[in-house]
Amino acid sequence: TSVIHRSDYQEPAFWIDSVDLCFDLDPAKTRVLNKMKMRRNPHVVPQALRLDGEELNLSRVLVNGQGTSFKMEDSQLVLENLPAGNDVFELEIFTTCAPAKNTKLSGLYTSGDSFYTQCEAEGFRRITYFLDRPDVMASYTVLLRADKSKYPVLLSNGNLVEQGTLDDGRHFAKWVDPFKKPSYLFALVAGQLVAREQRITSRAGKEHLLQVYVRPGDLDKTEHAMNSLMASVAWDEARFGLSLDLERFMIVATSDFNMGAMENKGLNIFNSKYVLANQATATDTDFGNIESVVGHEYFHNWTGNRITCRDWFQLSLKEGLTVFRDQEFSMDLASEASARAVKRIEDVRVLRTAQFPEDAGPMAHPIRPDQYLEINNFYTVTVYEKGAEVVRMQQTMVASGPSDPLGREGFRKGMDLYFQRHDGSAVTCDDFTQAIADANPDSKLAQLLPQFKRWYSQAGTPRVKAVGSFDGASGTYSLTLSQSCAPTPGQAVKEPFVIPISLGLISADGSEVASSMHVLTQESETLTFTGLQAEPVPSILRGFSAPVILDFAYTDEQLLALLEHDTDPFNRWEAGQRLALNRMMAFISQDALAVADMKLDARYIEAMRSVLRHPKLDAAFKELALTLPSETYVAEQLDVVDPQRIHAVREALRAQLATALHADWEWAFEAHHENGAYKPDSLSSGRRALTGLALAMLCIAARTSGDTVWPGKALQRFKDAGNMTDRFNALAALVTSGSDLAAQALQRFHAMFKDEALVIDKWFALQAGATDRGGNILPIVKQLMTHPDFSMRNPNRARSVIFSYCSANPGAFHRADAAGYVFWSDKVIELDAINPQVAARLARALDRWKKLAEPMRSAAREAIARVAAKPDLSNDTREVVTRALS
Ligand code: BAL
Ligand code: ZN
Repeated sequence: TSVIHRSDYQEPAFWIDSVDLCFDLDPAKTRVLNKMKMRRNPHVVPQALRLDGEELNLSRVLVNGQGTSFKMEDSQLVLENLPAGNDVFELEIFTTCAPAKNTKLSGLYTSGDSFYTQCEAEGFRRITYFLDRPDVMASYTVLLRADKSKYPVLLSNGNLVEQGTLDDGRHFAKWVDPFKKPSYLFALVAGQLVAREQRITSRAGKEHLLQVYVRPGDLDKTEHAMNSLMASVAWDEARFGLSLDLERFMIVATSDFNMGAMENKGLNIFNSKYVLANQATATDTDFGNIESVVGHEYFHNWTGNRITCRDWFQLSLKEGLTVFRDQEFSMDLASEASARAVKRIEDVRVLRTAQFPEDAGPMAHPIRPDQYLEINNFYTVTVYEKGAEVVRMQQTMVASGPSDPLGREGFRKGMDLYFQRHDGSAVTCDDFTQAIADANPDSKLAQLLPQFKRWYSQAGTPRVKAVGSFDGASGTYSLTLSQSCAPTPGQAVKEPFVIPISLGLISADGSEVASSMHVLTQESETLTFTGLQAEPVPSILRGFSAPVILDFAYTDEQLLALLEHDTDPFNRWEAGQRLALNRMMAFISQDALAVADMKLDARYIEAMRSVLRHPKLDAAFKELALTLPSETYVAEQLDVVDPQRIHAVREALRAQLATALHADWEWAFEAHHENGAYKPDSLSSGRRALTGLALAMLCIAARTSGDTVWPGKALQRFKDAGNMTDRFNALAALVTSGSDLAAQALQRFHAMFKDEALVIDKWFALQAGATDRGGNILPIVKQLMTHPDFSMRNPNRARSVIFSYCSANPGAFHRADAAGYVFWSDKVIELDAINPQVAARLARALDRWKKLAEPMRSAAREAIARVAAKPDLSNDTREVVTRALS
């Protein structure tokens, strides 16, 4: 196979009107009879029909009931002698496949004793020969047949129209999906499952059945997913006027899953990590993730399923938009303004620690890529999270003044027009932006649309440099904003972007003297503000109004003023992060400076104390503000990266914050205790997050002082905790601080939760991601992989050990002796033979190798080359390592 280009798009030569599928489910050999009603696409010159297929055994092909000639070319089934003219014909294809041998978890596979499918992006071709592309939308009827005792539950998309028993202990179920859909949204599930059920009545007065299917022992962990689903249904009606369009909506959890979840029409299949939760097994973060992933998949029903992508280059059409929608959903559920701000900070943190590096590395691509070798490699933070930012900017840029300051009403009008124009079809990113702009003809977006669309075509993170100057005589403050964007692979020169910049000016006494939204379109523009008594402090890019890097040479005084007074909570947090980052960068850059000599200044410590003790700020915000910028984020600010030094500096500063604020951490720990019943709401989870940080800091301080009280308290809390958040935070505090008590706590934790796979994943991840002490983590990781609970085939488990080490523990992974890289290359190669999608993700752990300091840089290159030299590599992994080396 070779590289596929967006510019090569052509309509399909045939359409498939309907698909009638019959499955005889058997793990070793499943028989699939596929009857399609097809016709030629009159807009395309007559040609052979080429159907995609992969790892299928073909037994029979009939056209209108008659045998026909066919040939195989590059795994495609080619039919040259089809009826001429535009009449409908019936094509019948009989194949078998082997679900139990399907370790790629794409197509039809078994997990435990059940069957599941995953068809996005190109898994349907592993089930039957098909025009496996999203612009071919067909009506599906599905008949499932299987042994009744082994597979009592038989599910597919749409509505159950018939079921009954067959001979030999078998039974059947027939499902009809009333909506046309592309093949990637097909799903089936068969197995011994139980469901939590809920009947709801929509705003429009229609009745629906909601179901969450899990293995029998997991029913007590489905309440939160069901609540999240009900909230999602209500939110989409209220905010976008979009109702559930099926009688029945099902979620099914499986423990073997490549992605987070999948939005198959009416039958969402989820990684169990994003369904199962109760207070004993799941943390507040898990509860929050479940809420947003349940929302995300549900929201896809309109943004993805009803209107889908014309081709896979348009993936952000549905993913960027649906991430934007799930972000807004979570913010709207967190009703307090401060909780909304916390969610925004968390989302930006993900963008900057994961997407900015992607945009600066060998895999950089626009949110609408121009080419791919393997589409699975483009389910990225760029397409998803940057895509969501690009949708958010469109909302911002249809704001129409005081009556609609955020642009929500304008955006809603745009969405209405988008559905009016395109419901039921497969469209492009251009169609989306056009609808939003056309519904708001007087908006900035409509005026600037062609230039705005560069966000879809240009990769890379724009940098905005801001320079301020104050003229005391005239009371004028000028702010010059200049934009640039570094070259990315295949794009040497970038044209200026449209960058909405939310701005405020803070005066010396802390009051806000100006606020505005400026849309930067030129390479450089100067804004002037008049009537000022003294030089103000600019608060630029409020709420992170565009996905850019902002350079402004803030002084400490200015940052302290923003940290204290800014009315924008995002920039208030950002001021604290900049104070910390400036210090970390200064220490890192002084090559000769020993870690022991890196002393935090009193001013910074006092500022952090004020935040921690602040009477008005809430706990969740404090936790974010007192967490130092991540090692990955710091690495991105440097040209040459020594991950171990970054790690050492960050640890040293954390230890100083722990010690200097000891009394304050004690206060924070005691003052934010949650009593009463566990609730995963934003306020109480914020309190738990802050007590968790306080406990970690107190254990870190104890390591320096020799104190045994706080580690003892942490162990006690670990034992007594009434919920997983507190229990896990206490365990993590012991492990992170290297306490002697960690080993016994880890052992006890495993014994307590040995039957809870998702908790055991946490147990593995905590150890593989722990602070490196003298190179001890790699041996621990290797040891963990010999544990009886470890499995390479289960993606969650492989991720919990290998990814937690290679991708999430830079201080331990980047070893001068290269042993981390050798381990990485072994695991990429091993995983590639089992599950290429998982392997290709792991392959990306060395994306930024070119920035590494020697000897790491050369060693990393060698490890990548070693993977690339493997002859039978999957396209997935080959694309990643080839790009990394280019
Ligand atoms: N469409 C793949 C999984 C998701 O983004 O929901
Ligand atoms: Zn999605």
